[in-house]
Amino acid sequence: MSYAMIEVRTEAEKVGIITLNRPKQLNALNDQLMNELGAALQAFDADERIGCIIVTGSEKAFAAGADISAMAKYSFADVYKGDFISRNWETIRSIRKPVIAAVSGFALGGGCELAMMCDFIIAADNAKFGQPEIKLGVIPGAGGTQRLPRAVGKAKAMDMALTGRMMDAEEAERAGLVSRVVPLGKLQDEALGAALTISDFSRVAVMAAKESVNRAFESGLSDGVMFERRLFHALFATEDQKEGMDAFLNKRKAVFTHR
Ligand code: CO8
Repeated sequence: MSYAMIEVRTEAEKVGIITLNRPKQLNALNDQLMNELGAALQAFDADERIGCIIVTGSEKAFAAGADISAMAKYSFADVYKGDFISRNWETIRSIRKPVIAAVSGFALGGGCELAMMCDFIIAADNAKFGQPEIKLGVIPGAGGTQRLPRAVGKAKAMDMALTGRMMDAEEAERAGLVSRVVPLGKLQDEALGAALTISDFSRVAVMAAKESVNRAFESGLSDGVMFERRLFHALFATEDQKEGMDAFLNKRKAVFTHR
C-alpha cells in the first residue's frame, strides 16, 4: 500500500518503522495522516516477521498537534456526529505488538497524546512536549488529561494543561514521561536498538508483558496482579519458555521460535 503522509519501511525484516511525513506543517495530524498511520500500524501488527514498531517524525517535529487549519471551522455538531478523534485515533490502542515513539522536536497537543499512546517514548535532547490546547480555547481531546497525569503526576500535568507550557526532554525524563533521552543524532539508532532487542525475544512473552503492564492502568492492584499471574502461568505452555530457560542453564544465547 502506498501512503502520502507517512513513510513506511522495515529494518532487518523484524522492525517496522513509520515516519510521519508532513514536514511543512510540522507533521500536524489530520484525518488522512491518522488513517494512514492506523493502516500501517495494523499491517505491521499482522505481519508475522515484525516484532516491534517505531513511530517517529522529523528532527524538528514529532507532531505539532492536530491540524488546526482542518479543525478551526468545525462546529460541535460536526465533531460530535463525526466522532472526531475516536474514529481514527484509537487504532493505535488496539495494536498488540510493542510500539516505541522516537520523538525529536515538538510533540505538542495531539502529537504529545500520540506519543503517550505508544508503549514508551525515547526522546532526543531537542524534544519538547506540551498540551497547549488551552491557548486555542479547547482542552486535550485524545487522552492528554488522562495519560499525562498518569505519567508525570497531577502537579506537572495540571501545570502543562492549564498554562500550555512546554516541557523539555530533560524535564520529561525526570518526570517519567520518557524512558530515555539521547543526543539528537543518536535517536534513530537508539530506538532501533531497543526495537531489535524486543523483536528477538519471545513474541508471546513480549505481547503478554505489554498487555500486563497496560492492565496496571485499567485495574486495581489485586486484579492486576492476578491478571499478570495468569499470563505468567500461561507462558509455561510455550516453546519459548523451554528454550529461554534451557539456554540460561546451558550458558548459551536463546533462539526463540515465537511459539
Ligand atoms: N496545525 C496546523 N498547522 C500547523 C500546526 C498545527 N498544529 N503546527 C504548526 N503548523 C504549521 C504552521 O501554521 C506553519 O505553517 P505556514 O508555514 O504555512 O505558516 C508551519 O506549520 C510551521 O510552523 P511555525 O511557523 O509556527 O513554526 P515555529 O517553529 O515558529 O513554531 C510551533 C513551531 C511552536 C510548534 C508552532 O507551530 C505552534 O505553536 N504550533 C501549534 C501547536 C499547537 O497548538 N498544537 C495543539 C493543536 S490542538 C490539538 O492537538 C488537539 C488534539 C486533540 C486530539 C486530536 C484530534 C484530531
